[in-house]
Amino acid sequence: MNITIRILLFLACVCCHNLPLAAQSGYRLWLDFKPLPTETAANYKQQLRALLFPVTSQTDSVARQELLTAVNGLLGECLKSVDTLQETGTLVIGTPATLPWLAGEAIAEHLRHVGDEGYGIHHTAIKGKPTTVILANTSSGILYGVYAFLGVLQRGEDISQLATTTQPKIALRLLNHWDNLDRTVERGYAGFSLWDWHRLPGYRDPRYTDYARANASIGINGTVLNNVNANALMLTAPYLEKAATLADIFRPYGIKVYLSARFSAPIELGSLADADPLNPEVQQWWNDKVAEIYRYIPDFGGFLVKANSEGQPGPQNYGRSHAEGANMLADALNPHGGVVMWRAFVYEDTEPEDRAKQAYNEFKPLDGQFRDNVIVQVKNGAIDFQPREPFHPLFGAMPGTPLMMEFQITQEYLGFATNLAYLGTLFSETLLADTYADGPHSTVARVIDGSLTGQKLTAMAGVANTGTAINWTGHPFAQANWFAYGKMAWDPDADAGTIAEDWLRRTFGNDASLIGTLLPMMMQSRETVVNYMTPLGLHHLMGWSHHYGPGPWIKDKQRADWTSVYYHQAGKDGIGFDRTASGSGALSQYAPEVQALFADPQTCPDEYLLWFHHLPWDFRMKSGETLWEALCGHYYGGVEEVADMQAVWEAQRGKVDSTVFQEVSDLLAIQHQEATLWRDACVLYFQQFSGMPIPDGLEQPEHPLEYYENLQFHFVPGI
Ligand code: BDP
Repeated sequence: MNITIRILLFLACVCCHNLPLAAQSGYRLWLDFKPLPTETAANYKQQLRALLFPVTSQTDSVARQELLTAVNGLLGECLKSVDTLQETGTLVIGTPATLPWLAGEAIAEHLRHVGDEGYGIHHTAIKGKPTTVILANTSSGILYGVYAFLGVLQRGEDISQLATTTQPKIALRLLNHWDNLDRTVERGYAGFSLWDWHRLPGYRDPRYTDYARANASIGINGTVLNNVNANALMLTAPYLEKAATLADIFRPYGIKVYLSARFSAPIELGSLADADPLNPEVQQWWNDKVAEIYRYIPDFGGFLVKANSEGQPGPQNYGRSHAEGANMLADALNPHGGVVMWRAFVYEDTEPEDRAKQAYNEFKPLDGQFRDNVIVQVKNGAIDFQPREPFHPLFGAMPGTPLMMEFQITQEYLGFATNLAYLGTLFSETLLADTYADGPHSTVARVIDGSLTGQKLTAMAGVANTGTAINWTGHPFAQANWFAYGKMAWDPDADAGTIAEDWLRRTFGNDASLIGTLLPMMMQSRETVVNYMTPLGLHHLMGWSHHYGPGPWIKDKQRADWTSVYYHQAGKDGIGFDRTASGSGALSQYAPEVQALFADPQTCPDEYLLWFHHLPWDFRMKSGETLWEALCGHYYGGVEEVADMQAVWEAQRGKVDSTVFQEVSDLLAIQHQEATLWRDACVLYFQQFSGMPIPDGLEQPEHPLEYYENLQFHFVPGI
């Protein structure tokens, strides 16, 4: 063993005896390795007597440190490091490079199925000795394997049965931070930006490392540091130097840095007359800028671009297409191996056709025109991260262009950081939706993982919900959304319930009754929010600009499609947006099988009814109720469900840490108030059109409609 390895081993063992006191704040996320019950720990100690883990890279060293610290926390004992396989109970961790002898073992066969980032975890006999093996082709794979193994221990699972071989289905698994350089976070509800630009590059906040650990532990391998509404300053030398420091900190955790690029930067920073992508001077400016970025960050991931959308500059300012704009940046990045993630969230700045149609109209004709290192980033739905949307019609419609998913983890439209809404169910609802692009089973997941169209470049982005809040995400349960996003970026077919249970166990421990009651609560929670905000396919009813609270009355703004009345179309004749052939025709952007599913209001699933149809108030639902009764049922039911959540949580008193218990309890009380506000405001507002009574047995809203319309909310976070 060489001297460096010995020193690292020594440091690792010293460190694992110096654990800081257990934080009760939620700061440690799902990586809080509290002691396991004595019997479980004793059992593991029998099977984990020694660690054989040669360290040859920074990433190995991180993995080893994580393992030792966690095992010490869970088992109360530091793993003994050895150089050779022991008789029983060795944990062997390595790659073909660090453990060449492994190549001769049957277990090495699994390496053929784990790619560059995957891993195998197996309990097997090696040279006749019962051994647990974590193997991978690279150090990144080892790091992911170690985190997965720690999850096994946290969940108290039997390690003698371990036989897992996995690799990510999506290559680029990114967070998008909508973080501004002044540290405000657009649509951020968990404090300020994690990036302390003023003190960077000099001060390396330890929190950057904890951020990287958390992401690596769920498979995230990239981060876009700055807001899509980008400030060109991000591309100047001082900020690149700061970003390079973050990249250095994140690198051992397998995380690459990317930046949002402002399309007009050549004008703002380079004093050029325009930013026309076909102007050679502009192209040269970007080539030089990209080369400069790579001098700071040699493994820079690439650019994210919001162009010609909501006032952002873009190629259309010069009569050029999105493809021409994206390709110019792609050509600059290509020699260095970088990619362009070009957002499809665009809509015309003139009076719109149905906004739901616009991204498709704009991008579909460009299919096949993008460079190989461009991937088009499409939001999960065609409007804008609503509590429920049908999947975006672009998925499956551009077989000649790599498409990636953009989810919003931050809860801009799902109750900010006061509402408990587990988004794993929202993510998987979209991912498992069938586009029928190539017959049945053409799910959105198969579009973005490349298996449907053969696209080589695959990626997923999640708009981050992290900030300086001590528990990172504001609401303790919002941590589950960060966690679920990472897991689904690794495997878009993953089961939302399995992920929620995993998170619960790793966060709150393995008490069966606690898991058994909190899991159904989490699984229902997003539907609950839909019920009291935008049931039956309604969408975009929230307060003006800040998007807090109900605002179905919002009208007469500078753009029709920034108002609520545009989306719900409520009048005496009924409610809902007709997107069938008799209306905007947006439904025709989907495959015929999808059209058939939604076209007939008699058979259209209730969840999407008013998304696709404008129906009279007395329309008969499948349940036999009138539409008005069903609408009221959802609004009132949603509030009752929040009360149920409160009762479920109250029953956990004494079973979870008291600080977190109280915080969730208080937040659920706020959620109940907010849900009631949504219910009363929306029911009263729509009642003026339906002219129908609130069904018998349901309590009347406390105030008249004008009261709700006149509520003002000042200094709402996230703008
Ligand atoms: C909207 C947000 C806005 C973002 C925009 C986007 O309200 O703050 O800039 O999405 O995705 O939902 O670009």
